[in-house]
Parts: sequence; structure tokens; C-alpha cells
Amino acid sequence: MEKTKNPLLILGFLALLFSTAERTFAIRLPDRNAGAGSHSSPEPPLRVAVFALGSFWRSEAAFGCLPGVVRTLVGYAGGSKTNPEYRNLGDHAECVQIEYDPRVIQFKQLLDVFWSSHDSRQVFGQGPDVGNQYRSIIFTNGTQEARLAAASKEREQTKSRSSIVTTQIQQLGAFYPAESDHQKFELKRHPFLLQLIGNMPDEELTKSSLAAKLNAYAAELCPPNIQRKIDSKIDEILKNGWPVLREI
Ligand code: MHO
Repeated sequence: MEKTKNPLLILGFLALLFSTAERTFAIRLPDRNAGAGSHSSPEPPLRVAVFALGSFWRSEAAFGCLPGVVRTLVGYAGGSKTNPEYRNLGDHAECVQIEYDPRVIQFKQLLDVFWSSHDSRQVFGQGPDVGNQYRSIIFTNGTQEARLAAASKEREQTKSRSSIVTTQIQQLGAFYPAESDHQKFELKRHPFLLQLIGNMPDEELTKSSLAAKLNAYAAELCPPNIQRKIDSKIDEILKNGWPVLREI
């Protein structure tokens, strides 16, 4: 009897030790599988959408916090130059690529966010940013998306006839990821938030779901309820004294 008790005791002790240690040291685990992929169900078939709507710093933040958006990446598309760079992007536009779970958010809803996140009637620029690289484009993949995009543009134009909606609708061709300095740019302006998620290396930050959300949070572009949820999560972490945020 004595012998059968001991292993259980040891196991219990180890479990307790592990859970305490985990809380104490708050080891940060990479969150590559975070978001939709972290459940035990099979990986969902993620979809990709690409939009151009002005400076890609802001575009990335406009989509990063939406439920169902798994990852974001900024880059260049819409032109013909091969291997564009930020200082030499040729005829491309600054874009955001959005990886999303269609069970949670659909292309149609992404279109709504696209329209409400910029001024599609501004000619040759967006806000203070002037130039062709800031033009407004919906990239489509297949006829269904092309139809949805055309219908949404028509609706947008119907709202007012005093000016023309400049948005182009294009079949998605090559998408060139931008230099890593430009990825999660809004988040990178906030060292405190970077520290909070464990100062990930750049490559990890670029792919991180958590970083995509916090990038939007940093730009104050999360939906208000999510913005508040993150606020209180951060408060809680600060109160507990160990500044590592793993998930939202
Ligand atoms: N207005 C921005 C444009 C940046 S962008 C990624 C700036 O501060 O230069 O094109």
C-alpha cells in the first residue's frame, strides 16, 4: 500500500511544481499555431485576401484585430516590377495580405472593413500620403470574389454621386512581402508592447497572430470591445508583475 501511494504523491507534486513554475517563470512559447490552429480540431482551410488602401502600416493595423483574422503581412502588389522594394517599388501599391478563417469571417466582411478604413474617393493618394503607391485596390481570387468586390464598389458609389470611387478591382497576381522593418510597424513604435510579448525576433513577429492583434491595438484600430479587452488584460498582467502576454 505504501508503495502505490508514493508514485501518486510524486506525480501530484510534480504537477504542482510545473504549474507553479510555469506561472513564476512565464516561459514564452512561440505562437505560430496560435489562433484558429491551436485547437485539437484539424487545421481550418485558411484563405487569403489582399487589399491596397494607403500606407501599409495602417492597412495592416486596420485588419489585424478582427476575429477570424489569423495573420497579416504587408507587401507590394498590383504592378509589374519584379522584386519591388520600399524605396523602389515601381508601379506596385502598398498592400496588406490577410490570412483568415472563413468559418469566422468572410471576404464580404473584409470588404466592409476595407471601405470603412480609407477614403476610396481620394485621387492619387490617401490622407497625407501622395502617390500611386497609395492607390485603392481590391485584389480578387476567382469570379465569386470579383462579383462581391464589384457589387460592393457599386454600393459604395451609390452613397454619393459628388465624386468618383477610385478603387480598382484586380485579379491577384504576385504579392511581394515587404522588408521586415515594415511588418507590424505600429506595434514596433511601442517598445512596451513588444516587451509584453517577449521581444520576439523579427521573423517570428512578422508571422505572429498575437503580434497582428497587438499591432492593431497599438494603432487603436481594434473594434472597441476588443480594444477594451486587451486594455484590461494588460492591466492584469502589470498587476501580477510579470510582463508576458501569450494570447488575447
Ligand atoms: N506617411 C507615412 C507613409 C509611410 S508608408 C508606409 C510616412 O510617415 O512616411 O508609405
